[in-house]
Order: sequence, then structure tokens, then C-alpha cells
Amino acid sequence: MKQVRILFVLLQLLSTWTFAQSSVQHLLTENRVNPIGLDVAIPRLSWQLISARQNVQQTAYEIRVSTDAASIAKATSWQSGRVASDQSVHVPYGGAALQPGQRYFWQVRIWDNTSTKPSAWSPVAYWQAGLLSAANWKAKWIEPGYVEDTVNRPSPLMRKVFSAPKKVRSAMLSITAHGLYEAQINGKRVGDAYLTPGWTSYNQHLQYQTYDVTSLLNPGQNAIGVSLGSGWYRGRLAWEKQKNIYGKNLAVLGQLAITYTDGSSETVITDESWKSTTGPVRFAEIYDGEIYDSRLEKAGWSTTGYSDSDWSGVTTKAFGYTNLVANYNEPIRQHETRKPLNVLTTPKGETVLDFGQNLVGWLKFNVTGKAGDKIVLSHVEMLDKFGNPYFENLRTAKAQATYLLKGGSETLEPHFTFFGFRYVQVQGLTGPINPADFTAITLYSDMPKTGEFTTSNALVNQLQRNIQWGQRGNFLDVPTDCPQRDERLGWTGDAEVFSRTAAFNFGVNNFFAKWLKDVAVEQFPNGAVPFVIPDVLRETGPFRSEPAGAAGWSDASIIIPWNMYLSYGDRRIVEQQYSSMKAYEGYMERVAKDDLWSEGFQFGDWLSYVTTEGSPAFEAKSAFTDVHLVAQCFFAYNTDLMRKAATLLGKTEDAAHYMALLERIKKAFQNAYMTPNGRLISDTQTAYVLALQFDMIPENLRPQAINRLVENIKKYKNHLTTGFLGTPFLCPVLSRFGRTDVAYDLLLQETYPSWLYPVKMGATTIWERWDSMKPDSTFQSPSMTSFNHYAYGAVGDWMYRTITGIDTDETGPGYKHTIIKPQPGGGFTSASASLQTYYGTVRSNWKKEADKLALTVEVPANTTATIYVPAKNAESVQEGGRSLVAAGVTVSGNEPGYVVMKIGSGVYNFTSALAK
Ligand code: RAM
Repeated sequence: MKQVRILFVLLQLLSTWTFAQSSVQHLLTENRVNPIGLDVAIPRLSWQLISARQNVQQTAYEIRVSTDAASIAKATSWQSGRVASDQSVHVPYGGAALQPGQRYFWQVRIWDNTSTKPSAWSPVAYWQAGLLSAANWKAKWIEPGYVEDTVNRPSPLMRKVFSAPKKVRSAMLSITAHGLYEAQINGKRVGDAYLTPGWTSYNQHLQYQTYDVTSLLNPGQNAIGVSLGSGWYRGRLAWEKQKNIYGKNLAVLGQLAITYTDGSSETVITDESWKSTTGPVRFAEIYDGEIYDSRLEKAGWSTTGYSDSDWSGVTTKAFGYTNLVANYNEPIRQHETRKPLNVLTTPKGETVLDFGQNLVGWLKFNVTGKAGDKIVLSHVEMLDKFGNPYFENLRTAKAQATYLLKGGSETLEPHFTFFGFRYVQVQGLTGPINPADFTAITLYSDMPKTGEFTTSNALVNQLQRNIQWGQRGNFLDVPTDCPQRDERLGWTGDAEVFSRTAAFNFGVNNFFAKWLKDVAVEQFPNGAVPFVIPDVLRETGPFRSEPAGAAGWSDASIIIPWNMYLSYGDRRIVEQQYSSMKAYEGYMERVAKDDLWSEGFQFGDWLSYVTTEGSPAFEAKSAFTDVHLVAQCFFAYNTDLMRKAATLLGKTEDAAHYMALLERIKKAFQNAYMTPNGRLISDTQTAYVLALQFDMIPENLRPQAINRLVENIKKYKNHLTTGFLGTPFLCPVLSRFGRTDVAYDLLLQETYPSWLYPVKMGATTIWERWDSMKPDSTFQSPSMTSFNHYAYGAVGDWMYRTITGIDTDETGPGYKHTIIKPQPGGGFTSASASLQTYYGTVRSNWKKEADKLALTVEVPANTTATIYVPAKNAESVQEGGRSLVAAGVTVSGNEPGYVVMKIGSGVYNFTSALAK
């Protein structure tokens, strides 16, 4: 034993001599951990270098890929050889063409600047190719064969028994539906994804999911069952009570590829051999909820022992496969669960559960009752000032889960709906309620949590939690505006303003990449982008999509790809979206007359502050910004991003064109909306914010413009008055022009309109309006007031980028180059943030005591950073208790109030003295 241990120690020593100091970990394929069913022809591979040392840079890498994990060293699919490069993120696979359904194992080793030896090979990761092309679908689309109840449209069950006669090595199920599906094999649920196949512009893109179901199969006879719900496909959507937007009938398409240990294989498909009937789900829709009659459960319906002799046949349909795409982002999964904090009795004597958090998902509960007992759970976000559930803001959405019990004890939850709620009214339960019987389960796209942000200010911390909860609740396969009322649509403007903040809190690279493909396919021939994607307003409705764009909304098509490029270094998003981006830019160019976009419908600075006449707090009367002034600023913003995107992709002619256009747009702005000494026709915060953010005002006139902005804020007694489009840039503009003090005043304002007013009112998410609930606990405009609307949460981006100062830039997007420039203020004594980037953790933590500051930063291996340490001078700065010279850190510049250093990877502990 002892010898073994000595040998082990020796081996370990040897490995540190022969290998580079870094190890290689956290392998991702197309930004995901071991994805299966990927239909990307050239997947990109990413890894992290882990090292305890400072200044570690990769100098070369070597990748090997094989279809057999055991003999990965043979690298049968690809051997990159040693490639001299510091690239460790998004390295394209360079091997043989991928085969459908094939699993590819890969690993990588690297060389770094600390050693001439390579690292050890990384752990093995894999991806599995999807079906890759329409030609590889053998399954037939099947619809239930019985006559449907066309009013309630109960959920169909469909099933088939098949045999798998030999020992199974692997079984992969690829499946999708018209409507929503849940699949079972031999009585067990397939996978942990919900509300599948998710929501896309179904006519052009319908996602299928692939599940590894090897462990669910039995030797011999097996049964597969699928239940379907109306979902987004044919349930009602938007306000016009439209149904059947994509089709009238539910259908399923599934293909189970079985490989036996002897190498032979077979495929079980949906076809005419399946049977169909209805089950316990009597009704299910996104807005209205679900009616479940457990007396109608068909026990064992997805097992072989069940007799389906009274089931109907199915109808096959030739829908084809051309719109099928593999799931690219992680599907919706279950996440946090919560027990009720309180069981309340309302003034009307009703029972209401309070979960303490406005969240999105549903309730699972245990109940014991008599056959036929009816339990109704009604979901609301708020209680009114008397303590009664507030239903009005749901508009026509019923948001109810209704259960008819079979008797005895049962555990129940819905299947094909979701609710946005904090409170649940419980009707029909007799006897005392045991809170332990109820669990609220959250549902949202499975985005990895990447950001943490906390400060010494408890209210700001609650604001940050509200921002993150708003994101959880509204990132359900598409970015929605709200999750509770009869809307829940993919409003482009909301997603656009929030996208940068979203990328701090959670990993949203693939989430947006998937949605942007629908943005592109739904674009009108003239380049205009609809206001909601998927575009369910195309046919009808007050906001009926017409081939006209609106500033801040339609330009999600340009702004979000660019934000993803910056946040994740994902150049492919820009490549893939470029023609869509260019088409929308072209639309704006054509509708503009002499480079001025001054006609047509605009949402403008949507939901900006509207004055309450007679309100003593405010002297100023209006915060309304001319909608075309706003549009012109966004025209410039987009044009500048187009210039950058064209430059990135080497399209020099385009870049030159956009550069020249940008200058003309600014001139046109100045002629139309600005006096010669820089006053804007709208004397509002948003007007000055946008004009300054996008450099619309000549440089010499910017100081007076920032003064006017600050004056305006003071006139409103340190309140913001901005709407959806001004809000994201308000604090960034103040900081850029040296008025972070005023930005803190706004952030810390506790009365309406402000970010902390809702927090003070007990909000647990971001509200749609600054005063969705008024100080007297009455509600503003019930016909349009959601309590879970992330748009105003766009201040989160400034909080990370300014308070803790974490940012990246175009010299090294995706945190290949990090900037850390904290701007302490607002009386905060500490702030900390961390961000999980593709390279590893970026961190900035600071603590302030009197005029001393301690700043800890973490910079991942294989990246560099520019650190701005707040300090009165370089002499007052130390790292790890040593002078900068002793610590080997070189000062590369200074800015008033900062000492600037370029550093490599590692953890650094700075201390400094601040100017008085
Ligand atoms: C409402 C919502 C949504 C917004 C549109 C313009 O439906 O407030 O968030 O984007 O209007």
C-alpha cells in the first residue's frame, strides 16, 4: 500500500514536470455541456484553462475527436494537430462531415506561456449529431383518428407497443409535435424538458428534441405513449382571441433509433400502427390553464400491459420535414421550488396561498378527496389593498388549474400551461390546509446562471433579485414581455432593451441565437421586422403587423446580435444574422427622407412617466419625447452597429457606406431637432439621454446637454421620467459624462417614479409601469399592467458595468479582454459581482472604509484585463500588500481618480487611498 502511495506521489510530481501548469476543464460544444441532437454542421468547441498562476496565456491547442470514447486517442473523426493559437472559445470542428445520430467524443490539450510542455488531455466531452437533414426523417406525422370535441379539445393520448428483441446499446428518441407533447416509455416520463417543442415561428422552424432513452427500454416488448396539448400552436394567443394560428389539429412526429449491442439497429416511428384516445386533460391552454379529471386517467396507458382495444386509429399526414430544426438552446426545465410562506384568509373568506415571490410555473399538490370533488386553483400576481386576489390585470386569461378528483390521495400538477403568480386562490378543498402539501415549481429555459451582484444596499440587492426573477419568468423559450395576462408575446422591444442585462445574469447566447432565426424569417420583404416574434399579430389585432418597423422594437434584429457578440464573443451570430440586420437597416434607409426618419408609427419612449396633474412633487408637466426624435437616434445607433458588424465581417464597402450614412443621419437630426446651441425640441430626459448616448450632438455642445439632463433630473427632484427606450441608457450616459453621482441619486430614489419605488412597495419582480401599483395600493391601468415585465430592469447592465465595473469591449469581446472599472458611490460601502464567462470567472469585489478602498479582481486564464483602481495616485495603490512594482504590475495610464493597469489572468488584491 505504502509503495503504491509513493508511486502515486512520484507520478504526480512527474506530471507537474512534464505537463503545463494549466489544466483544461469545462468543455462546451456550441456553448452547451454535452448536447445531444445538435444539427450544427460545424460545431464550435470551447474550453477553460484552470491555473493557480497569474498571467497564463494559451499558446497552442490540440483537439482530438472520435466516435468511440474508448479509443479517443485514435482521433478517428478529427485530429487538429498542434495549432499555435490563443483561441479557446468557439474553435470550429474541422473534421470529417458529421453523421446523423452519431456521438462525437472530444478532448483537448493546450500549451501555455508557463511551460514548453502541453497540459494533460482534458476530460472527455461529447456532442451527438441530430438528424441533420430532412432526408433522415422516416417517421410519419400522425393525428388522432377520433372525432374531436371542438370546444374543449381534450388532450389526445397516442401510443404504440413495439419490440426491442436484442440487448440495447443505445436508444435515441427524436420527437416534436403540432402543439405541445409529453412522451412516456414503459410508464416513465421521457426527459426533463417541459412545454416542448417550445415556441418558434412554426411554419418555418419547428424544433424537435432528442432524448437518450436507453435506460427506459426493456428487453422484449416496450410501449411508447405521447400526450398532446394545444399550446401556442392552436391555443388562443394575443388579445383578439385568435385560435388555430398555426393549424387546427394536433399531431406528433417521433422517431426512436435503437442500436443493439451486436451493432444492428432499427427504428420505431410514428405511423398508422399507433392508436389514439383522449385522457384526463380535458382542456389545456396557455392563458386559461388546464382542466384535469383524474377519474379519466388511463392507468398504465404507456405500458405494454394496457389494453388499447377501445382506442381509435390515427391519421397520417404528409406535412413534410423541411421546417424541422434541432433544439438549439436548452429547453424549458423545472428550477426553483417554493412552499407557501403564508396561508391567508381573504376578507371574502377565501383561502389564498402566498408563495412570497412572483414567479412563473405551476403548482404541484397532494390532495385526498372524494371522487368528483372539484378543486380550482386561481393564480394571481397581487392582492388588492383589501387583501383580495387581483384578477383584473390578467385581462381575459383565466389562469386556472381545475382538478376533478378520483378519490383517495393523489399528487397533481398541470402539463400544457403555465402561470405567472405569487398568490394562488384555492377553492374546493375542505378541511384545514397544510402548506406542506403545495409546491410552486418554476419553469423557464434552462439558462445557466452566470451573474451574481450584491452591494451593501439591501434595497438595491432586492432590485437585482427582482431583475433576475423577471428574467426567469420571461425567458420561456422566447423572450416574452409578461407571463401572466392574455399576451405573453415575444415583444421585440422588451427583449432588445433587456438583452445586455440578460447576458450578465444568465447564459443567453443560444437562447437569443435561436430566437433571432425567427426574427429573420418573419421579416417582411421590405426588411421591416414585426413587433412580436413569433409574429402572431400578422393577421389581426390593434398592433397588426404591417410591413413597417418601429424604433427600439424592430431593431432587436440588429442590436441583439451585436450585444451577443460583445457579451459572448459569438461572431457566428453576427454572420448568420447579417443579411437580416442589413435588410432592416435598408428598410430604415428607404423610409427616411433625406436621412430623416420622420414619418410613420412609432412606440417611442413607451410607458415613460406621465405627469399626474396637481401632484405636488413635480413642477414639470411632461416627459413625453417626440417619437421621431427617438427614432432618429435609434436609426443612428443601428447604423453604427451595422458599421461595426460590417467591419467585423470584412465587408469594407458596407462599412464605408454605413460610416457615411451615420454622419448624414446625425446632421439630419441636428437640423430637425436641435437648436444651434444644442437645445432639443423635446426637453426631456430621454431626448438628452439618447442624443448623448449615440453622439447625435456635436462634441462642443455635449457639456451643455449633460447639464440640461442633470437640470431636468433635479427639476423632478432626482426622479427619472424615462420609458422603455430611455431607461437603459440613462445611468450609462450620466456615468459616461462624469455624473455617476446623479446616476446613484436616481438608482437610490425610493419614491415614484424610480427603480426602488416598487421595491419599497414589496415588489419581487420588475413591473411594467413605474406605478403599476400606486402608493395607496390601488392599481394603475389594469388593462395593461403587468407585475412581471423585465424592460425597466435594463438598469442591471449599468449596475454590473459601473457599480462593480465589469465590462468587455470590441478588442476582446466575450471577456477575452475584460475591463474592470468600479465607480463607488451612493454611500455604498461594498459591492461585489462575478460573471461566469466562457473563459472562467470574472470578479470585482470592493469594500470602502473612509478613504481606503480594497478591490479584489479575478481575471480568468487566457484573457487579459484593464483594471481601473479608484485611487488618488499610483503610490497609494498596493497589490497583495506590496507596492505595484514589487507585485510586478505595471501602471499603463491614469484617468482622473483612477490608476490604470493592464494585467493578465489571476486573482489580485488591490488596496488604495481615495482622493478626499
Ligand atoms: C405592451 C407591453 C409590451 C410592449 C408593447 C408595445 O403590450 O407593454 O411590453 O412592448 O406594449
